[in-house]
Amino acid sequence: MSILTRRHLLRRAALSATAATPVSAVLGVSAAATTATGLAACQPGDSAADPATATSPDIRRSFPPDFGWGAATSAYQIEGAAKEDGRGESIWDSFSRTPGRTRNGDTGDVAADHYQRYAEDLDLMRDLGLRSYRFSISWPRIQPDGTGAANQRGLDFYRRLVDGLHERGIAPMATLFHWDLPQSLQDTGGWESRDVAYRFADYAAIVFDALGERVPVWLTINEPKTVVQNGYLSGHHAPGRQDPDAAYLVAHHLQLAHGLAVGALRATGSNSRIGPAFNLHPCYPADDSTEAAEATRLYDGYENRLYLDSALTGSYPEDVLADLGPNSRMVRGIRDGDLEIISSPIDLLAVQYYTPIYVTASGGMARRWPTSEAQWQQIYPDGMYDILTRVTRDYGQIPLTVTENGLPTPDVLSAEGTVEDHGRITFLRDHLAAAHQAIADGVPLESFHVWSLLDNFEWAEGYEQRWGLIYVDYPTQRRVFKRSAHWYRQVIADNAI
Ligand code: IFM
Repeated sequence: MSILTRRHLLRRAALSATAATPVSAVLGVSAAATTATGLAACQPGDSAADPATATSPDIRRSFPPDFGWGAATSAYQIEGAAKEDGRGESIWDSFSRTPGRTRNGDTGDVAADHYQRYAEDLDLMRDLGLRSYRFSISWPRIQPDGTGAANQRGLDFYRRLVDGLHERGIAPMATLFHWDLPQSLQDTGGWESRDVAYRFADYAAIVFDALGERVPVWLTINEPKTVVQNGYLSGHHAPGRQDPDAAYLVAHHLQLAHGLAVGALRATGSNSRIGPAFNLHPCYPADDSTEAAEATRLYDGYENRLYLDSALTGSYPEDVLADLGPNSRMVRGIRDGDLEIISSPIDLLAVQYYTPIYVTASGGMARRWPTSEAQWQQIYPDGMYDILTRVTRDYGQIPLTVTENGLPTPDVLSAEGTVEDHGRITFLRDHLAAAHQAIADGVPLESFHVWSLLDNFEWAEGYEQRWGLIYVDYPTQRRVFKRSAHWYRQVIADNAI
């Protein structure tokens, strides 16, 4: 890996909790009507982005009749019950319990107590009018040590959850891995070990067998890039490593695990659909220089094409492989047949969009838009349009689902019991307008999931950032619909913004 790229990635990862070419320019269409109203203003000297125009609340945008309005969560972030019903330890249990790793020493031991309160949460989803709920399955609940026989009590929890969704007319969408690797597997090498990809396929087969077609959509690995960048470059996520050479071997094994899980589902003869969940970041040059354009291209390789190309075209991008070098652990770790497995045909692609990345000529990152409370997140709704249309342009008409989009806001529960998160409403409206425009321009987007249903454990940030539509008062575990939840319920009822 070039020194420049390494510097890019380390800087990016240091900013990031969890980053492409403006496709509207390439397509010759405009991302107009998609903006950051009231939240974003072009900075002086910004030459990278089109001037944004306000999303008018007066324009009604209707979505396709069967559009999948949803919200998303993940197991470690909401479930709590860290030791209930035979659950094993995950790398996030051990990481968060290590002093200094998370804000205020917060852990997911209790979180939003969803494991105990799932029935109440299901009722809230029904009240919200959700058509789709994306959650993740905790591997250490199913296989406490990451291998061997299934823990029936863990499977039973997810069966109850899935049944409860069906009873309320909500389609389950289950992610198999949202970062909570069993600690026992980390002890034998974690994702640096190729064997873990095969253990993941075994685990996936257990879950497919137990839940089968009750889950119509399966997602394999959530944001492999975040594991790579935050877990193995910056180290501010579990397992807390800072080793670029290991990081990209991990990327390959995560991709391999994805492909093996797709094969495991097909082996069951299931009609359920399956795909990966990638956090994609449109990367834009921060100025007009050739250097910035070149740096942006490589950055796009690491942020987007590494995952998209391997899963959808069966090859890793040449520029990234060249940059990593022939002696890198990743390049040496690719075996004959791996890319055929990784590119096993998928049924849909889950896209998670939060922020654009602006790359400078000197290989740094520039800020062009106001950030949310998450400093890594620049608020740029046009990026949603750009990334969705770019995926369709470059990879064809594969069905897309947005499985995460949202922001943290400074939410306060008032004495009257309300939470006035108007910034979230503006953000979601603008990003939905961008998604709507992408659909109008031919993107086969079938659903949209707000991150997140509930306030939750935001990894290294603990409980300080609130990302939910529903406020969680942690001392009492009381749930309160925020203003944005009331707004989203109306959006779903209208099937329009
Ligand atoms: O909370 C995370 C989630 O687990 C993965 N995607 C980004 C979210 C906000 O940082």
